[in-house]
Amino acid sequence: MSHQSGHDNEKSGAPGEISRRRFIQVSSVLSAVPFLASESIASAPADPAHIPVHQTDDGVRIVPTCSSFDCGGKCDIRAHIKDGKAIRITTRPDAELNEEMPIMRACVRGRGYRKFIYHPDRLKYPMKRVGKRGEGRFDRISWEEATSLIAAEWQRISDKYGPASRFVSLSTGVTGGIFSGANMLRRLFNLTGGFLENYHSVSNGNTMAATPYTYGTAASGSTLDTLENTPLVILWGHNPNETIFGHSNHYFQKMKKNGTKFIVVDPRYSDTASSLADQWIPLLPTTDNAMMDAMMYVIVTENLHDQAFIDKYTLGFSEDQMPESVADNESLVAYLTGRKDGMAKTPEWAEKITKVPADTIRQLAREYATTKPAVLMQGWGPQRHICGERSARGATLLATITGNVGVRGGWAAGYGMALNPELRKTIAGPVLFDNPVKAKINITNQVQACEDKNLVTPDNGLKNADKLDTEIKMIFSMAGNYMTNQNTDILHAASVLEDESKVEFIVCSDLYLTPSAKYADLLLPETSFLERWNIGGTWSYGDYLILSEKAIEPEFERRTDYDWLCEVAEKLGVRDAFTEGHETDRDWIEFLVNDAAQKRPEDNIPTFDELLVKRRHLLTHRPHTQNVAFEQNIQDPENNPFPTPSGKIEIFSKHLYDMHNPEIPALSHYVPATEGPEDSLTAKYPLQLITWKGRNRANSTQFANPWLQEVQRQELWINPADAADRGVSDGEKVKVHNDRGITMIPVKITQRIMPGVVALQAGAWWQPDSNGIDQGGCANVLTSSRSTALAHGNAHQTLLVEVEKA
Ligand SMILES: Nc1nc2c(c(=O)[nH]1)N[C@H]1C(S)=C(S)[C@@H](COP(=O)(O)OP(=O)(O)OC[C@H]3O[C@@H](n4cnc5c(=O)[nH]c(N)nc54)[C@H](O)[C@@H]3O)O[C@H]1N2
Ligand SMILES: Nc1nc2c(c(=O)[nH]1)N[C@H]1C(S)=C(S)[C@@H](COP(=O)(O)OP(=O)(O)OC[C@H]3O[C@@H](n4cnc5c(=O)[nH]c(N)nc54)[C@H](O)[C@@H]3O)O[C@H]1N2
Ligand SMILES: [Mo]
Repeated sequence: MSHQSGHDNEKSGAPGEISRRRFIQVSSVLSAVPFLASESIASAPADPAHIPVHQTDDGVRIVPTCSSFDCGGKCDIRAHIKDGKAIRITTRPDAELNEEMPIMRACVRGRGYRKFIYHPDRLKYPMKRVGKRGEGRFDRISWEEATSLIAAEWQRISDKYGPASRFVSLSTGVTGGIFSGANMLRRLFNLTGGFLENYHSVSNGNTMAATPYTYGTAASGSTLDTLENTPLVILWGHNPNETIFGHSNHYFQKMKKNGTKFIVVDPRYSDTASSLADQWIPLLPTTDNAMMDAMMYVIVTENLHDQAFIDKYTLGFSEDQMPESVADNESLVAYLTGRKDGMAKTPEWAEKITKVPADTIRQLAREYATTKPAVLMQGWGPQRHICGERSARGATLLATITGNVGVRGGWAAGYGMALNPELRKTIAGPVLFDNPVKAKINITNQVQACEDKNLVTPDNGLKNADKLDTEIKMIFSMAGNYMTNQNTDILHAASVLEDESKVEFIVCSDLYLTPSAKYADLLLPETSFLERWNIGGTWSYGDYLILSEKAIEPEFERRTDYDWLCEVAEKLGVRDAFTEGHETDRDWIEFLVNDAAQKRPEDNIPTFDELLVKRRHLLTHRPHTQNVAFEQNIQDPENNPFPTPSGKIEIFSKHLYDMHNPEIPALSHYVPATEGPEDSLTAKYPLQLITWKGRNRANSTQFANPWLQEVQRQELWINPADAADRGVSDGEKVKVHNDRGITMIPVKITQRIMPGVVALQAGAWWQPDSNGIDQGGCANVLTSSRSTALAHGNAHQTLLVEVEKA
């Protein structure tokens, strides 16, 4: 039996397999606090976690809760409920900051939830497709008709093609909790024969696959409170001001006030650069490794590396530190100095590739190597590139040769989440049962598996099988917009979905008629997080869980996914096994919390009734803080070898060497990327396009929220020089295109993007006009489905385009 919760599509097949959001952890801080039996008025509670429900004199009930979106934070949401309606959303006052549990104040997204929940466009009734697939024409039907149709198609398709024809499309709209419709669907699938699973995290799967080649595990992050006294932080393609990443902003702001210097390396002058950075270093996308190589060249040739650290803990630095049966001149030093290929990796060499001035590189290298300790922390934007595995691992080499691994205040780079299983106890989600279908596809092959089963092979990531026995014939998208919008190369994806002879039945559960929902045969209106129960947990930098309460009743005919799944289970004859007596989402949450509380009394997990009063709980075991990744491996290497083949930090990976794949070299170094700045395709499409996760939505969630559309408009960032070359002026609509697609969008001419690069915020809805041309600035009509060398992962960020006057 498998216990799973949270981000289940977001799994990695990497060595040291982990997922950042699969577990909610619970622990032991608040033991002896007497719990109140009823709701009470807030008054500076003795228990720092206790934020009670507040009832005002004029009949407003203020419910502390959280959303289950996937934006990286579980912020303090206070829903003001009057007469069954959410009339206002507020958040924690500054004065209530609790250093033990620094729950964040809600940002614009959180404050804007009412417009998301009460928008007139929100789906109200179950609907059945009437037009062609993708046209977006639907008729209202009854729930009885909807669940009967699902049960009938479920049976028919399973009988005809087998359970491996059933698929759950990637969905992150409900991931921040222990309970989701997608997971309950998986449970029902498994009870009735199973389904075709997928693996690989589109968020961070490339770094998850690559980081273990250096350290033996991807869990390379420390808790952020260990950085309190760090003098220098380089944020490399990391934009937590917008992407949140647990408690990052809380700690970074504190560090900034204490004098920590921040440097941001990003082709874009991000909001993090503008709010935090002392220096911004723009570089061309996909050239990160060239800059890293040149930094290492400076460090080694100027003798700034930590030789003692390298001698004791690492493999592959110099020729005398190589594993057996490797040719000469394969070490890091041989590569950097050009002994291998005749090219010294000087800052001048890197300047031509990256467009970063050689002196800037030289200065950054010296500063990083001579400041002790120092942090080089990577976001996941750079690894969502075709070369993402190389850049993820490249930074681990820099951290290693400067001795920043396993030391307090340093940072090991790579994946970078704080995960110490020893410290963690969990409230797991409902049991999903074993999946009888063993074959698993990489998420990058979702479309191919619908198109033609022979397109999916072990070479491109098929696991546990030599071939697929059937195409995907039935898709459920449960809180996802990935069937089209968020996937790569969506015009191709759409053409496959349009063909009703391929996938025969598509169900979509959402709150809105999204571009993916248009491809549904059956469209189901779900409740929102304010209309159901859950337990929210942070990404792994955070340490608390929050009760997400059903604060308002669903309106119209909206239902939780669990509710209609129970009805489908009934029609399939497995209702009792499916529910195990838990009739509602609340029953499940109550059961899971109480079960965990009872099984681990030593962890002081609150009971459900206690949580109803207390609302939040600090998660991990004490000491939940001050956890330095690899500290034991460094302090006592004899007893704690690194979990790599050699037991050392592997600068050089023999495993990668033996793969003989130039895309994923044994040393992680620069290799020009396909559709990068050195590709001959630049003659036709000279601009690199990148996307970023902006502050006014979580991926495409809340795209239609009018308040949030005011926060930041969808526009193409372009440098004044590139705009001038093309004769376009600010605000003018342009045509952005390549061989895969076209999008029309106004430009924002700005120095915030470097020359040669244009940027679009990710997650805009695809809005094809009558000619099929996108009028919405959806980057994924342009992105490529090409996959990475090691993880077979997604590369949403690597593409070339041209921009023209419309
Ligand atoms: N507000 C908000 N927050 C979110 C989300 C959201 O949609 N909105 N999404 C959430 C999700 S699902 C995830 S997975 C995370 C993702 O978090 P990330 O993947 O870290 O976020 P991105 O914005 O994709 O990328 C971070 C930065 O990388 C830069 N970048 C792009 N290409 C390169 C490159 O080649 N080199 C370098 N050095 N930098 C580059 C981008 O300009 C961007 O500023 O964020 C989460 N948080
Ligand atoms: N170009 C480009 N594309 C990208 C990325 C990128 O960096 N660049 N990033 C990728 C990444 S990291 C990710 S994680 C994916 C995310 O891609 P998706 O998982 O598709 O995430 P969303 O686009 O947010 O879609 C979630 C959907 O769930 C719906 N929803 C919200 N709440 C609920 C609910 O309570 N119930 C139901 N039933 N539905 C709900 C929302 O309305 C929304 O339509 O996008 C990927 N796509
Ligand atoms: Mo993501």
